[in-house]
Amino acid sequence: MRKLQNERLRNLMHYVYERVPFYRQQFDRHGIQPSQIKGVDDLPLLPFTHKQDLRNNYPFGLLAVPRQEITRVHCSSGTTGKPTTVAYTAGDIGIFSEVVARSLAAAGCKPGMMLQNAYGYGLFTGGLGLHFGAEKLGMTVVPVSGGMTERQLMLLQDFRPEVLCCTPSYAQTLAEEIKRRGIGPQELNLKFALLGAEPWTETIRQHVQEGLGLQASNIYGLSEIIGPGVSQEDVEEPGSGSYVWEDHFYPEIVNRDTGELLPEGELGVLVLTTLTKSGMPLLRYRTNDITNIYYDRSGRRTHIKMGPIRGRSDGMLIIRGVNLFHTQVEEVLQKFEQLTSHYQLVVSREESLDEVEVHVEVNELLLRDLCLQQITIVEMCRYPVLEELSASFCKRLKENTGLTMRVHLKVTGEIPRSEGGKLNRIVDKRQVYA
Ligand code: DLL
Repeated sequence: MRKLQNERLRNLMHYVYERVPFYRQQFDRHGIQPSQIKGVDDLPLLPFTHKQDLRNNYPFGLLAVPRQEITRVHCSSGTTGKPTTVAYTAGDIGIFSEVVARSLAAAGCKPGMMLQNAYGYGLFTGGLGLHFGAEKLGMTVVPVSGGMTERQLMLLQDFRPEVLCCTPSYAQTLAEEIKRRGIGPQELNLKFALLGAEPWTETIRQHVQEGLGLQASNIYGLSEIIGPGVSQEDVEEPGSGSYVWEDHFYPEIVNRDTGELLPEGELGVLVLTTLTKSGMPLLRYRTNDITNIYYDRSGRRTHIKMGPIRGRSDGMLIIRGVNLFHTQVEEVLQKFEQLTSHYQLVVSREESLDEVEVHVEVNELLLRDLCLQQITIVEMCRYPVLEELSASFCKRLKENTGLTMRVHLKVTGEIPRSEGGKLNRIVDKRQVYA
């Protein structure tokens, strides 16, 4: 494995230096020759690639091939304004299908099984990623896409698929819904589920496994690297980590503050290098996901494992599968002069649905005009100005983030500050991280 990784990395160094101006500049600025990188042990010589670098080069600035050689593009959500584009050559799509097919096999799937794919189809990588991987493995795909619970349940009952793919929170929704309708899990034919795209815990696993009568395993990935299929849990080893397909994606764990490489097993920020992609290869991409990597000597496979995601180093939230940064809310906020920059996002999970409340303090001048000391929902109705303000803020939030959030207007100083007077931007009550 190490020999293969080193060989692939050496080729990649010359490939990106010759083809991607961004990387050539990076190498030159750090005084590095591509030939200096002889193997993965030399990777720490290279600087990280950040999400901001993808934004700066939006949409196609990081391509290593002419745009005409790109077969497909996807986008990653969760960026302010413009999304982040990722691009695949036909070869990259082949790799994508290969790693997803491997993931499906590790999750218990076999050729001929039927898979109901409830990940969203479109710019999101989940739907099409799982779709092509399942076809590659020789499965029967039901491309139902996300949502539409009524239809999902009908197909689960009529088509009797063995495999379900969706986010863990949506799997919980389906489990709750079949229970509510008095359908027993034994009436379905489900055996396996691949859950991912957002963090989840052992409690959620138990809930889904019991509710739907299947074995659930974790699938991890991110658009920038390929999509789903960067790592996958083996169905026989639940809770012991996910195998990283390290012949394609080389993982490192670094200290979140210093960027220093950390030894096997220690928690830090996951950094990934694509060893084989040709359309938009990335070197040392900082995922901002906090986890650890380790070899499991008693595992069924030999690839390195990664633990569950323990958090994000950039505070990114995943709400109903949509990535959200608090700065996106801040950006919308800046367009409203009646609102201040004192805001807080409160995230909770009701049943299995994520809810976001935006608490924001209203400009004092506006309140003085209204002679208001305190705002309550009831009072707001008496002041059409506040009602309108709240509604138009809510609408702009939806337009910019794709998410419906509940807006709570507050008076000055009403949002609690910590001892140092600091306002905690995010209060996440969901406990989704292990
Ligand atoms: O969520 C790709 C994907 C689709 C993975 C379907 C699994 C299944 P993005 O939208 O770019 O891509 O979001 C990537 O989601 O950096 C993590 O923070 C989070 N994430 C993805 N999978 C997991 C997981 C897809 N299994 C970001 N556990 C990543 C925890 C996950 N977090």
